[in-house]
Amino acid sequence: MPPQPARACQQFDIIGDVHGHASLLEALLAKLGYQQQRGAWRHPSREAIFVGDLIDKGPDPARALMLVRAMVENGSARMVVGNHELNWVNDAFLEQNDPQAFVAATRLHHDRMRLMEGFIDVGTGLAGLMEHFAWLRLQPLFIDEPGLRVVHGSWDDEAIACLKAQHITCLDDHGMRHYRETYSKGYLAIDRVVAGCEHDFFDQPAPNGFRSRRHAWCGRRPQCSCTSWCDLPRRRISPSASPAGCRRHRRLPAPRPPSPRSAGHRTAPQ
Ligand SMILES: [Mn+2]
Repeated sequence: MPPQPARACQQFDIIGDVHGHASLLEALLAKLGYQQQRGAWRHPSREAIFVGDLIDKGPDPARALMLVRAMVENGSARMVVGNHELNWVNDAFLEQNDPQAFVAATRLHHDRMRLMEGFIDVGTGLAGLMEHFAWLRLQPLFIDEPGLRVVHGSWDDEAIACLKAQHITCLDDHGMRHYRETYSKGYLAIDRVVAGCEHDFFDQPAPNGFRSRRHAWCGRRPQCSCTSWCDLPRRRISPSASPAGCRRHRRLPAPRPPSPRSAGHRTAPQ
C-alpha cells in the first residue's frame, strides 16, 4: 500500500504531562505562539499533541481538561490518554449511570477531589464532570501515522499490533472489557502502551494468587525498579496479600528524555 498522505499540518508541539497545571499550560501555549480564538487555543500553523496525564497532582485539573478538550474539538490539538486517565476510567466507568456511585468512585484518588471541585466552580458540576469523563474515554491510546507516533507509556510494536488486531483504540466499553480481564493480551497491551509497564510471569502462581510481577519502565533497562503485583484491574490489594516491601506506585527517579524514535515517556504509573 502506498504511504498515506501526510496531514496538512506537519508541525507539532508535543506537550507532556500537564497534571492539572492549567495556568502553566496557558503560559506555555502563549510562549509557543498559540492564541485564544473562538473558544480555544490555536496556532496558525502547528498542532499540539498532548501526551496524556492531564489530570491529578496539580492545582487545576478541571481547567486543564476543559482547555485541552476545547483544543481537540476545535482541531488545534490531539491527545492520547495517560495512566492517570486510565486509572480514573478504571475506577469509575461502571458507575456512569449512577451519579452518586460515580462520585464515590472518582473520590477513590484524593487528587480527583480537585477535579470535581473544579467542575463545580465553573457551574457545570457533576454533569460536566461526567460528560468530560465520557469524552475522555474516546480519546486514543496511541497515535500511529506517517511521521508521528505518540504514546504515554511505552511504544512497543507488539503491544500496538495487539491493540490494532483487537480493535482496541480507546477506553470505551470494548477497550475496558479487555482491560478488566487481567493477563489477557488486551490488558497487557494497554498496560504496556498507556502505563509503560511490563510483566514477568511466574511458572506457578505466587502464594497470593498473582501470576506476574508488574514493572514500570524508567529509562533504560534493567533500571526498571517499580514493581507491583499485577493487580491493576482489581485495584486495591489488602496489605496482607502483598509481600513486605512491595509497594504499588513507588516513586521513581526522574524519567530520562524520550527516545528519539517516538514521542511519549516511560515512567512508572505514578
Ligand atoms: Mn504517567
